[in-house]
This record gives sequence, structure tokens and C-alpha cells, in this order.
Amino acid sequence: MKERIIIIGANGQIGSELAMALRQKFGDENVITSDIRKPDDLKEGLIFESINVLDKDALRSLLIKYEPTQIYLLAAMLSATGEQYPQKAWDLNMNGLLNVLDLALDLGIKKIFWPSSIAVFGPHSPKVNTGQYCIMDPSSIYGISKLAGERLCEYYHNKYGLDIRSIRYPGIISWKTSPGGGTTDYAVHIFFEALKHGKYASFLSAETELPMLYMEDAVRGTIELMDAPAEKITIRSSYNIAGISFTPAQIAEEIKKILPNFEMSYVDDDPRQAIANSWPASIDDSYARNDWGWQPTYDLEGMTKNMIENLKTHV
Ligand code: AKB
Repeated sequence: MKERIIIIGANGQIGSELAMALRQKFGDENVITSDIRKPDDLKEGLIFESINVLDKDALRSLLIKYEPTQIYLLAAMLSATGEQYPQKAWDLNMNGLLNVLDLALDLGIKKIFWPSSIAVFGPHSPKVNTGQYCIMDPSSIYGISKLAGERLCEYYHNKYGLDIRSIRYPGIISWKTSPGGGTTDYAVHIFFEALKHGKYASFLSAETELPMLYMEDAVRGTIELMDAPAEKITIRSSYNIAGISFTPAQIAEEIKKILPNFEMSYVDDDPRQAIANSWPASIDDSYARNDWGWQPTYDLEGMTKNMIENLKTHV
């Protein structure tokens, strides 16, 4: 069957790069990107539609117009911004998902990708090698909305047979598009600042270890999950996946190997520290490995080299 894909929230960090990969795989004419705002640099020949995922009627018209076979719903408010606007975060993250699930059912669109996050874990979850199934008591509104979203996805799969697939993304590191409003954003900003100013003031403390993943791995993993035969997918809430875990002090050391004059400092009392403290340090992703063959390829050294090389040549 010929696939046609709609990405909702395509201008964000993950959406921009997923769109490029999906266009390569399915052709420009079969990938429709959408977001609340038109991107400044939309290339000719690419299909883009402005849409607010909370406007259900407009969303219905969009889905009727393009008749997609797959929807990627990436519109969301992340953890740090969510703490500033908790009601808006809940509204966008929950009602955006509900609108897509309900319309997919109504219009017979079977396959959906929706991202969850390591934010579904909380202070009572195990910190190290956090498992797929464990205590989950998220304390950020973002994490609460993602955990509720996971339950909805599993419910819509069990009750209505929707083929929903999901990954609990850790912090994603990329050089093409910046993240916005997350707790893990420091691990991207540090590279831009290291090259521009030779220094960085981290809003997380030196020893805060968090799970991260290089964008290339994240995009490949997402497409591999979507390509996997349905019978291999045993988890319809969301899969743990792991890449690299490191602290701000460790990534600073790695950057110094390439840029020896780089200076790192730390800012106290940032509200994002409390969110980071409630999240795992590392993730057990054995279900993703066993079910659909997930394998990350970048370690801290490889990712750091690749980031700096690309930023030097392209930015
Ligand atoms: C955030 O920091 O909010 C996100 C995430 C881990 O989901 N990058």
C-alpha cells in the first residue's frame, strides 16, 4: 500500500528531522508537514499546512483533504515550559492527542506515532536502568500528561484496534534544529555556546546524569518502530529506549578534548534542576531491543565529535 504521512507539529526539534527522513523514504509528495506556524524557510515543492491541533474541525478537514495512512503527532509543550503554563501544557498535550485519536478512528486512519518521554518516571521510579514497568509517579505536568497519554494510546489500541506506536524519548541532541522548553536542552545549547563563545553556564548541576540520544539514532529508531511488523509490537503504551547517559561535567570534559579552551560553569537554583532530579539517570530498553531490534549507534565520544564537526561546517 502506498503510504501518505501527515506530521503534526513538524517545525519542532524532532519533527523537522523526521520530516526530512520520511520525505527521503516516501517522497516529498507523500509527506505533509503541519504546525501552528508556517516555517520561515519552506522549500519549494514541499507540502505544508498551518494547523492548530486543538482545532478539531480544522484538523478533520486537513485529514479529509489528504487522506493520510499514517499520522505523526509531535505537537507538545515540553517539561520546562509546561511548568510555566501547566493548564496550557495539559490542554495541548492531552486534547491534541485525544483529537487525533478520535479523528483517526472516525476517518479510518490506522497507524499513528505519538512520542512519550522519560518524564513519565518520577521520584519513586528506580534511578538506574529504569525499567519498562516500574513505579511511575511523574511530578511535572509534562510527565503527568505523557503518562496519561500512554494510557490513552494503549486503551485506543486495545479497545478500537488503532495501530499506535510510541517511544519514551530521552533528551534528543541535534545540530540542525534547536530544542525548545525542555529540561535536557542544555546538552544541545552547550555545543552552540562552546563554538560561539568558548564557554557555557549549565542550568543543571555538574553531577546530574540524564538519558540522552543523538538525533540520527532517534530518527532511525522511530522509523524502525513504525516499520516493524505489528505482531512484534508488544507494548502499546510506549517503549523505553536508551542511547547515552551522561552528566554536564562529563559532556564538558568530552568537548574539552576537541576544544581545549572550553570553560564550563554552573548556575544554581534553576527550576529545571528539580525536574531533572525526578528523572532517571539511565534506561533499560530491553523490550525495544527484543521486540523490534532497537540499537543505538552513538556513544558520548562519537556524538560529541559529530556535533562539533557539523556545527563547524554548517552553522
Ligand atoms: C524535555 O526535557 O522536556 C524533553 C524530554 C526529555 O521529553 N527533552
